[in-house]
Amino acid sequence: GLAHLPERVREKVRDHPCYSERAHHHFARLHVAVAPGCNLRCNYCNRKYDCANESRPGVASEVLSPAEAVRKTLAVAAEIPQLSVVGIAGPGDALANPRRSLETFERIREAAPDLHLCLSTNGLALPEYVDRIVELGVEHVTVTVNAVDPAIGAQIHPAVVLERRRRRGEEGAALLIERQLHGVAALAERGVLVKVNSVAIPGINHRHLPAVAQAVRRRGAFLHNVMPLIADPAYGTYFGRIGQRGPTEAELLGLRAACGSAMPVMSHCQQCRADAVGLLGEDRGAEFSRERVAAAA
Ligand code: CLF
Ligand code: SF4
Repeated sequence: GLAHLPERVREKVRDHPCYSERAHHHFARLHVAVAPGCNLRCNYCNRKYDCANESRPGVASEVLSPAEAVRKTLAVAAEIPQLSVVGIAGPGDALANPRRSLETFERIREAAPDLHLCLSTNGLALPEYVDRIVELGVEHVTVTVNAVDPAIGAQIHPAVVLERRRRRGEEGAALLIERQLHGVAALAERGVLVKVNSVAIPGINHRHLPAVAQAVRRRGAFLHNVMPLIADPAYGTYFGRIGQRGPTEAELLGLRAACGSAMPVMSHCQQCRADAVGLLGEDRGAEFSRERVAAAA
């Protein structure tokens, strides 16, 4: 568990429902879906739905403007006293929509200074935004790292878009990995608590994930969330179409144990939607739809 962590870190994770298993019964999170665009291609993604890096593909979130996100945050805070964290987790990539995401954090920081800010990203754009993230007081960042070997990465992420250029295959995957690891290290150095998500894909990156755990731990990540691939063909993802399966429960348990020798592994993740509201495992999103929040304002 997290018991051996320094006091400074324990303090910061105590009321974060994802970072602390104990907290997840007592503290709630809110996702504001302000980030529609993406700069990456993932074979487990269906862009009609939410970013599968952090969420279960299901129903697309309604995209909010930064102003709507602030209104929603205040409405949820008024109704759910356990609210402790506001995160941006898509529905695309938070940092592929930097103006919208950073403005949202800035305005929430002003309007509700007691809430912790949390950012989830694929990491491709991360190195450019480390300073802004620190300045804005974003304490928690999740980076999805599925491989540290470009030959494996390219089987999961066939293309990246960087500086308006599309790069494919191993060239693109190598860039992604370099930027993810650089971003993790830069954030950790500045005191941001970095969690890494990995999607376990049998036959592709499954055996490789302990190496991912070692690599990100060396750069200062302190928590690993090993999530199963959800490859229901009904979601229309590339992996779904080719019949790629997700891990069995036994494989997932074994994998979490193998990764756990590098650093603590989170096993209570609910693979939330990009507009999830409430305690983990409960979704009160429908109570706080854009229409309802606007009507209440
Ligand atoms: Fe959201 Fe993610 Fe922050 Fe949590 S969710 S941005 S770290 S506040 Fe949590 Fe949900 Fe799992 Fe994410 S249970 S999908 S790990
Ligand atoms: Fe889809 Fe998220 Fe991957 Fe972007 S980062 S392609 S939104 S799963």
